Amino acid sequence: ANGKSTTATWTNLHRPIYERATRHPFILAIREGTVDIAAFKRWLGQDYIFVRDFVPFLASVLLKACKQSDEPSDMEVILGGLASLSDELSWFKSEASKWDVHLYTTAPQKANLEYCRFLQSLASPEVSYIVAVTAFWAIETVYQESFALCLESGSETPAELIDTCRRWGNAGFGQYCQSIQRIADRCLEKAPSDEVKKAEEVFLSVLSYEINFWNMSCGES
Ligand code: HMH
Repeated sequence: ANGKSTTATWTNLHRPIYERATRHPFILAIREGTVDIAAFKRWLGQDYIFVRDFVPFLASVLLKACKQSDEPSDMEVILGGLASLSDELSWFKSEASKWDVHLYTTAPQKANLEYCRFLQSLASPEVSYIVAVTAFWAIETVYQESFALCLESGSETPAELIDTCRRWGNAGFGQYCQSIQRIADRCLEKAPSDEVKKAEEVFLSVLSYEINFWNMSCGES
């Protein structure tokens, strides 16, 4: 009604929590070159576990797109994202060996377990495509915005962390996030108000899980 997309309206409406997720002290420390390397290694080991659990979640979004979407290109965007996770898991393994992080003996911490449990709940067939694709958009966008910040001119990101920041902060990943955002907005535009409400709640939940995930990496939980 105000000419703004639903997702853009939400990010404005919930600006404080959105910024706590996308400009977290952990990210700001990377950007300022003051990050604690032990915290970075903790994040790396935990995020590998998260991405492994993100695979079945994204597969569930793909399945919902095939069954519930009226737009054939949705499936292609989601399939592209799913396919790139294969390369991402390989990247985690090589990055982990570089930093001497032992992925197979890393136990998931509480905030990670809670986030992964949330992903599992969203993978249920009872959760609509609209709600699931909104979560997908929010999850990817938090990483995109966060790591893009570490690549901006004037940032003092340590050279050995640039590759990590580029993985999610690069322009191509930004375009991918925009494609997901367009899908979410198109679906939300046509959705009944109770589904829109549920999607907004899931958006806020994702932000809070992301904040807890960063906090865990900093060693605060
Ligand atoms: C915790 N959120 C977390 N990890 C990720 N790798 C992403 C989002 C982006 O895929």
